[in-house]
Amino acid sequence: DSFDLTIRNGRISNADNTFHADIGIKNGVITAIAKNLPKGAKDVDATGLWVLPGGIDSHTHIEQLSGMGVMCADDFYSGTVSAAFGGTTSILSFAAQHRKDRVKDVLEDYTRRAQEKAVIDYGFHLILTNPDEETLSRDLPDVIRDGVTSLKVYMTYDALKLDDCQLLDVLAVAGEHGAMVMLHAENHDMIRWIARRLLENGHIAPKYHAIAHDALAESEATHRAITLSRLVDVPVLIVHVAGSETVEIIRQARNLGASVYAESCPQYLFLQAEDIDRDGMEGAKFCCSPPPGDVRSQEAIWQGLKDGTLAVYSSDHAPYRFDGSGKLPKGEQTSFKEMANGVPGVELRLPLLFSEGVMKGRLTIEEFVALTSTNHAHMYGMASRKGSIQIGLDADLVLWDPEHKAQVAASKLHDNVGYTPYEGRTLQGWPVQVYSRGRCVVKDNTLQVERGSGQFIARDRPAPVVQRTGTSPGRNLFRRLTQLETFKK
Ligand code: DUC
Ligand code: ZN
Ligand code: ZN
Ligand code: ZN
Repeated sequence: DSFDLTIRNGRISNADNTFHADIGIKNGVITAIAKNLPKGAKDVDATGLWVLPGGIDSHTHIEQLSGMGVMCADDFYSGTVSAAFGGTTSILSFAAQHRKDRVKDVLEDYTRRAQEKAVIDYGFHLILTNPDEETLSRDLPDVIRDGVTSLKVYMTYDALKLDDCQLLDVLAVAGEHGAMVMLHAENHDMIRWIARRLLENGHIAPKYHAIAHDALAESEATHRAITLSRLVDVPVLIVHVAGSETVEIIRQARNLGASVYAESCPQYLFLQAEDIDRDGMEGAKFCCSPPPGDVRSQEAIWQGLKDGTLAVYSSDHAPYRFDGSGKLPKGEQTSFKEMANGVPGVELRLPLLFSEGVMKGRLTIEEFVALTSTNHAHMYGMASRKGSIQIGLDADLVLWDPEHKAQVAASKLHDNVGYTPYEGRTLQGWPVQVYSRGRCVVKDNTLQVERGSGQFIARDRPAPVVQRTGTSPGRNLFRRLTQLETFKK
């Protein structure tokens, strides 16, 4: 009973505790956690390093055609390599339906492309833009059964948006078959109305994007989405939360007992609205939807992550090159309405939060693990395999060096974007060794695996039991019961 790999003397953290022990791995799975384990075929000394569950990034756009028809800069190779270098061992990305497509064809297409390129494990959320009768009654239930147990729907963008009646249809099917519904919540008509007035007056520069996407568009749509979800009693997850008022609306709904979950992203902690206000087209590098808010919003996001109002922290990696083919399809003439929406972040997601959250005392290491890995596993139905350092789970592990300081530079990243909105920042704490199912993926700043070695994660029903340090056991139990009832009937 020897091990293929032993990682010894590390400081291990899960979402609920921290301890020193060795980890024994056999056939890609953790088979022992104890002190003084016997030598493995490979034996890694993690003295001085922190051993954490591999990051799960449940919001990435990889090799995806946007609603506006622009192809992402990262394919499943560069996207997953970049993720791995940043300490992420599983990604969920989007299989995007365009209105004429059948959803099964869409998933087949994305699965085939990911299979031959991904270096870490992956799964898909379906982006659903055409919930017609056949899709709702037949295709969607089949897709959910095949392990794609989450979908994303939009309240804005002409090519993507569903009306409230369609949202209710989707929620009802998701509730019946046990899928998590992710919602892009922004009020379409508010944005359209403001944008039209801006464009009529010749205001096309990137900075007007942030004006058109007013924070009230986010908070109004979030309240409406939550209300729709309560009407049919089906959980909902609000993605990429940006504004302080939105955080407060989600908090209030949760206090009422609503099964509402939410996500935020690095851009809402580390960027601000005014970052987009730059000369020429430079501001486009900071364009994402919803746009980052002010300092108060940043504080509200930190607080929401700390108190559990926001359960998952994902990158929303939306990689577009800053040239004619990507961000700016019409070059200098591109109006803010035509710029590709989204910023890259899959590689820096964890280093940013580790440095600015854990190292600066805003989050405990256990909270970091919950927000970057464990909660994603529960929220998206993969906790039986991922998200925790535990006997029987996949050996997805990251060894962090908490002393290692480095300056962010796009030239050192592994994506195919060519810029980062976080250029020049100094961060403390880096992932120095990355293991996926016991395979060493990154070591000595070098990729150690072949393209195509990642695996599809067929996911179970989401069971969003969110473990939070600092939450009283009573409240936690109450949440657990209501959630189980909602999902298991
Ligand atoms: N929504 C996302 O999830 N990502 C990028 C842009 C957007 O609108
Ligand atoms: Zn979105
Ligand atoms: Zn996104
Ligand atoms: Zn170092």
